[in-house]
Amino acid sequence: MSYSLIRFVLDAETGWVTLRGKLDFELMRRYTLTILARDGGVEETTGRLRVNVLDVNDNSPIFQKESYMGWLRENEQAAQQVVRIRATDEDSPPNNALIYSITSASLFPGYFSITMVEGHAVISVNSPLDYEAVPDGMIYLTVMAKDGGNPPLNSSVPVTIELFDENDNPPIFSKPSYIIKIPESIGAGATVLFVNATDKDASREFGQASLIYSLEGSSKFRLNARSGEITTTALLDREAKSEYILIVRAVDGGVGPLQKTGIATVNITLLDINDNAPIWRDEPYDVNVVEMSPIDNRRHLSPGGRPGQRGERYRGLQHQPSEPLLQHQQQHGKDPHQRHGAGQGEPQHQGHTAHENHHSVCHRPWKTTSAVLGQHHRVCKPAGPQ
Ligand SMILES: [Ca+2]
Ligand SMILES: [Ca+2]
Ligand SMILES: [Ca+2]
Ligand SMILES: [Ca+2]
Repeated sequence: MSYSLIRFVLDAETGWVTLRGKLDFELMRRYTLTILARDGGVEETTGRLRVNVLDVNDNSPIFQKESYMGWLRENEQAAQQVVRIRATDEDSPPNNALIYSITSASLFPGYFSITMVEGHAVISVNSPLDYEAVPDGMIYLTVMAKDGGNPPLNSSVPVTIELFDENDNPPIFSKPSYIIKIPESIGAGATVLFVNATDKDASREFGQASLIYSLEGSSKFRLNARSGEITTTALLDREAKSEYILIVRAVDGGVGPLQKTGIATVNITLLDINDNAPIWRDEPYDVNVVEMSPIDNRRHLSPGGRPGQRGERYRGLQHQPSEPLLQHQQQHGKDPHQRHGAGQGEPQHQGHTAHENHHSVCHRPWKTTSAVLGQHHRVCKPAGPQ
């Protein structure tokens, strides 16, 4: 037996069998040597030498794969088996009896356990995991297999567990209610406001990147479905409508009943811009004033409301005896300085007969001047839109 001869040598004189090479229990567990003995003459006899090799723990456990991968959804309530692992050890019992353990976990180390199921090591997750607490949704474990030798040998393998996001967070607007004021002169297509919602789900599928905005409440405004920018669609007129209450929604990428929605209101008030020149309404206004009325006699002479009720100011012109009528002065209100300062400089209106030093700006209560019976006073009443 050539193989045996490599390893065993027989001393022809003493009969000692000596081991010459290394034995490996895993390659050859038993050797049978046939030994021939011959005397000085021609007699000879044979005998057998059987050599049993005993195992020593010279093999480390070997995993069947270089790495393992498992996956899991977040928030799973029941324990989940996520990975099956197997290692082998070429030694014989008890040197090949393997014990598995998780030696490290990048996150949630207490959440994982490892048990033997049908000769495999199975990693289970025992508690719900939060995808939003796991960077990139990946958890990295190290699993070690240790044999039963003395001393024991061990090996380790990386295990990656991928967590999948569930849509468990709704979009939430930065404010429950946006309250803004804009001038009514704002142009069509101008930006009014950016609304913004956040969604804590960490995946693109269900999180921030999935949000779609929408708006209802008025066709005068539109909302960019992705950017949250609210713009006007038309010119606005405060005198036609001075306040808009819009509802904005943000929906995430959840499917069907799992989709989640955030809602906020947008309250838009239009600020008045002086875009209406006063105009006379129903002129002339005829008022009878009793002769010899006290100078301070207060009369409300404007029809349809108290003078100055809506912030207009009136100016009375004192009647000169040589003139049949008081003349009215129409105020063009583009410039408040011009409106209020009309009586303080040079006359603003040609042909005006009243003396400037008799002018007075009438604040409430409206002060009339004394007048002559039967003469007509003309008073002004700016008539803006109602
Ligand atoms: Ca061995
Ligand atoms: Ca979560
Ligand atoms: Ca979400
Ligand atoms: Ca989630």
